[in-house]
Amino acid sequence: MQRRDFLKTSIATSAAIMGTSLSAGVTMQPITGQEVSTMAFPEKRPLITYSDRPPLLESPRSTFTSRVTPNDEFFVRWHLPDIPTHIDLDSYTIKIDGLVERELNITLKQLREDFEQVEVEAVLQCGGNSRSAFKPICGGIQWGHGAMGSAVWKGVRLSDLLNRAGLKKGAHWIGFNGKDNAAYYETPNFIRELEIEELNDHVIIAYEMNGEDLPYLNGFPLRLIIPGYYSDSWVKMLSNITVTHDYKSLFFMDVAYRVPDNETESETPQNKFKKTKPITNMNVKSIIGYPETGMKVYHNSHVVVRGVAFDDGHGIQDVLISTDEGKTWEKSLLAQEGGRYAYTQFRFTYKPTKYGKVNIMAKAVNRLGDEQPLAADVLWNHGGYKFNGIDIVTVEVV
Ligand SMILES: Nc1nc2c(c(=O)[nH]1)N[C@H]1C(S)=C(S)[C@@H](COP(=O)(O)O)O[C@H]1N2
Ligand SMILES: [Mo]
Repeated sequence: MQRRDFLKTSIATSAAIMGTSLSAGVTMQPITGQEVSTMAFPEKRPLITYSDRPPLLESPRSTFTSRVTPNDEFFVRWHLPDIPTHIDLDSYTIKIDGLVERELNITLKQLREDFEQVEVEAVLQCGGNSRSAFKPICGGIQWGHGAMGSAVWKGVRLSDLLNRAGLKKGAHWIGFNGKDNAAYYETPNFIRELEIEELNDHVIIAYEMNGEDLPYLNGFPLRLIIPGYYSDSWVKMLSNITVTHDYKSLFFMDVAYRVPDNETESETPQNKFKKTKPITNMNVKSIIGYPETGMKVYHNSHVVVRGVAFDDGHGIQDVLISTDEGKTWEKSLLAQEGGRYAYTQFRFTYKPTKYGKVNIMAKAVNRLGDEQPLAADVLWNHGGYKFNGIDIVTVEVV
């Protein structure tokens, strides 16, 4: 029987994930915020680690110099600590039930053999990415900018699976559930629901990421890919798809990953807006990958500023760079080979002509004309979601 056993990959880590005690001689310290862990998680390089149970790992800024994020540097976010470490590849199925003509239990083999195989390159970004940039501080993990990455995802179209099952009249909501469980019985499962109208042909159930099996921590063996959407609905270790007429009230959909319905005014810590909606589409954003804050660059040299930009699939029109505190902006050169949901790469050659500290700023504009606001102008919200302020790195010219 074929079986993937992630406990063998890294004993210390899997023990941490499982919450089991470690073998003699190994002591593990709890890890908090902004440190690069010296403990590598299975299939991962050491990453910025906020928690080891569940694993919360952030990618370094240097990943924003390439169009596709390497699997071993891709960030990780789980809500529940009990993530199965043994996956039986022969018996693993994805079950489709509810308002369907035929209930299906599709094996991994059937998924690869009985359906058209498709690929999409798309950015995966947590709605709480860059949360630490909000002032005043918001509740939640204080992510820097590295709760995002981009990859080539391969799998089958969700619509092909649903057509095979046959939707019944009245089918309206589709619920997605993964194999992770809460450690505490009262914690709800991490289930996301989407309306049928939200699901286009670009939505896939992926088993491959950048030409390899999905890494365990990124949802092995299957995950949902919803290009253009924040990743809270990209359910990992996907095992159940349930079609219903009515929306079921679910904690993670009702409380987390929502923003005020009003997108013209900021909330304040004292004033919480009553009407909220799920975060869904990503806003326009760019992040500089090189240089990084604290680096020294030579006077009169050619510094090639590089980074990535994206939105929800409308496409990036320009990435503008300023080295004079936003007084003037110049267009960078764009490379857009990855398609509309992928990272657009930008590069800009900057010649520092005065000494001392310089802020390098990047501002993306999409094809609708939406542009990144200054950090102080991003709508503040209680959850700390959707931060897309103009990115700034500070270098020293020597
Ligand atoms: N099963 C499951 N899927 C999940 C989650 C989870 O906790 N459990 N978290 C979601 C959230 S909020 C994010 S940001 C992404 C993170 O994906 P990654 O770990 O591959 O980077 O997974 C999503 N899918
Ligand atoms: Mo997230």
